[in-house]
Amino acid sequence: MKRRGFIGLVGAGFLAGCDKVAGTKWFGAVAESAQGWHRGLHRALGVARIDMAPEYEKSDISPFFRGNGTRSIEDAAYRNSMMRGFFDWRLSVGGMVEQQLSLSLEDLFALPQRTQITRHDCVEGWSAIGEWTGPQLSEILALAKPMEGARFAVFHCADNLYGSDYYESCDMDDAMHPQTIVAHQLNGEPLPERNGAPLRLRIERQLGYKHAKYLTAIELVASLDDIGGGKGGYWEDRAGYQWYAGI
Ligand SMILES: Nc1nc2c(c(=O)[nH]1)N[C@H]1C(S)=C(S)[C@@H](COP(=O)(O)O)O[C@H]1N2
Ligand SMILES: [Mo]
Repeated sequence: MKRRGFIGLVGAGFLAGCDKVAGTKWFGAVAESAQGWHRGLHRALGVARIDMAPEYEKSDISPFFRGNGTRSIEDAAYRNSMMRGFFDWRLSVGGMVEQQLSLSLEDLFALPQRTQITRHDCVEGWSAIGEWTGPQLSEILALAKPMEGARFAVFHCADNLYGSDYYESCDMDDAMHPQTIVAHQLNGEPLPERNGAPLRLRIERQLGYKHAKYLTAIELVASLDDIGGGKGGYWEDRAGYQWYAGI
């Protein structure tokens, strides 16, 4: 069932984060716009995006799920919030929604929860299997009521990596996918700091860099042009990574 997409990556060689892309299974040099060919290719090959990512057994869970990119946030507001169990953390949901939301962790715990054991694939060439728990993004968006014309969900993060705020985005198809969750637990425990405490996105049909950690806000937009560098994500802006990072 597992399919591997074509991922075009360019110009990533100078980076220390997610950078070991040369000379491996990754190939091609295609810097694409967010609405690019990759999705079209999937469609052309008859790869329906309603596919579920593979799920695994408890016995498959990796003994250690490493942290990658930002692993710790020095910012005082973040550290204070962590010391208090993130009781004051809020996930805001805004942009093209009829109902703006400001959700506490308690609010998120009160929603129906999904637990899924999935494999995380990083372009650096490592994978790990973990069990993630949290509400489906579709549940959160049902409360916020997306406006007609909303085409993308943008995920804002608390960390700043090499001088830019980390962010990511996906289309509404992935936003509404059953395996797209706002996770607050890894392997039955609150998320470790290195893995994005207190909240991180799991978007299981795509590569690791799409799984935004330290989530602070979700914004629905009609276009990605005015967000960050305009390419839909931190690594997309910085290193030309594919916006649609299908696995
Ligand atoms: N906010 C934020 N999200 C992020 C990153 C980051 O540096 N900051 N790194 C990304 C990359 S490249 C990967 S592979 C995964 C790593 O998740 P992990 O730290 O739980 O292993 O998070 C992704 N999400
Ligand atoms: Mo990654």
